[in-house]
Amino acid sequence: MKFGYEKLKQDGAARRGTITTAHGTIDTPAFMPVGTAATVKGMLPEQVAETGAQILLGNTYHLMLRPGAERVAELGGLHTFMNWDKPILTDSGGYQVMSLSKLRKITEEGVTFQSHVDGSRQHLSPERSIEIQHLLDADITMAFDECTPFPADEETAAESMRLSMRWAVRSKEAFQQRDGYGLFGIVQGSIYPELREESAEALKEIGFDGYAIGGLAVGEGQELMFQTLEKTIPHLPEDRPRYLMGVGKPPDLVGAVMRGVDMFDCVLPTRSGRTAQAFTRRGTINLMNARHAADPRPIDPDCQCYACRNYSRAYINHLLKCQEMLGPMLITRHNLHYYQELMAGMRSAIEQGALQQFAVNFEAQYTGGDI
Ligand code: PRF
Ligand code: ZN
Repeated sequence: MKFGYEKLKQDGAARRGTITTAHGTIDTPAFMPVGTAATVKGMLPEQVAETGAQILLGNTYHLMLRPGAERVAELGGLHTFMNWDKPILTDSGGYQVMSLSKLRKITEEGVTFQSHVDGSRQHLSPERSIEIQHLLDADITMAFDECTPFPADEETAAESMRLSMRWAVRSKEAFQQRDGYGLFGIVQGSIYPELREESAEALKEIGFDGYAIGGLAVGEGQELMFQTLEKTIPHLPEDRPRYLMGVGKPPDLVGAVMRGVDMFDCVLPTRSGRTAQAFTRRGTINLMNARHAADPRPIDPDCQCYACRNYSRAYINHLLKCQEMLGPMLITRHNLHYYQELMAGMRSAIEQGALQQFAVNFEAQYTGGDI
């Protein structure tokens, strides 16, 4: 089948759609759990699917270092290797090089860096990143880009963005078109509207199957992020999916969907699961807190996830205190369920033309901090 995006319904700027890929269909707006090292930490693939996830994110950077892209290809690709038969999107590696490796050097050609695993000298370029993503058998391949650090003055941001646009041309040239597989470009330009517009226009000219918005959620704060989305999204094609990379907290997801974003990924539900933080309609709770030690209620009495159907806060608090691995596993399972329910709620609200009301209700209930 052909790779493609179909818009089913629009509600304000928000869209309800589907993405068709070689390994299945994704209902959008969608949240992608992060499976960095060919695993969603602490979760079996069927448990991830049970939360409602239809696509995972994998990482070029981690998998090229360990076990190696050629090794994954020999073993049948990432889907077979990790026993996940649904779609996979892979990030292109540049962002992870900058956040995880040492002795980085960026040139026009690409980036050389020292592996955080064994200290070995490594290289990534647009061509090698795309080749690795082919070897992994990613349904959605991301162009190789530089995430401009924040803050950056306008001249620095322009140079960085234009390098990413030249790399986007090379990414497109290196990408082998196959039925069911797609390549996404990544808009950069920091918080500068003119640069975001220039970047979006450059990517449209090259032509991609989807358009990601990179360089956000890097410390600018929600208000600037939303403003930048509002200045960027009108320049993206209506008939292609939009993906906001590395976002975010539940209120970020609601605000970004309202502004026209279709896809998200974030470590928050999984990483928080490992640090005892659970998401609920009313805000986050820290299950390590002694106030849960004798509490017979589930994490969230309104939640129908496996953890909430079967376990008390008291039990999970006990597991955490004993450093038992089931504690983080249960919280992660609840958190991924919460994120997928939030997305499903927004999808059905859009279908009913009621996303605005959904957002009002969400904001009224959700408090930022610990509840
Ligand atoms: N580029 C890539 N991956 C990313 C980002 C980016 O800008 C971000 C920014 N939040 C997260 N992940 N390739
Ligand atoms: Zn739950």
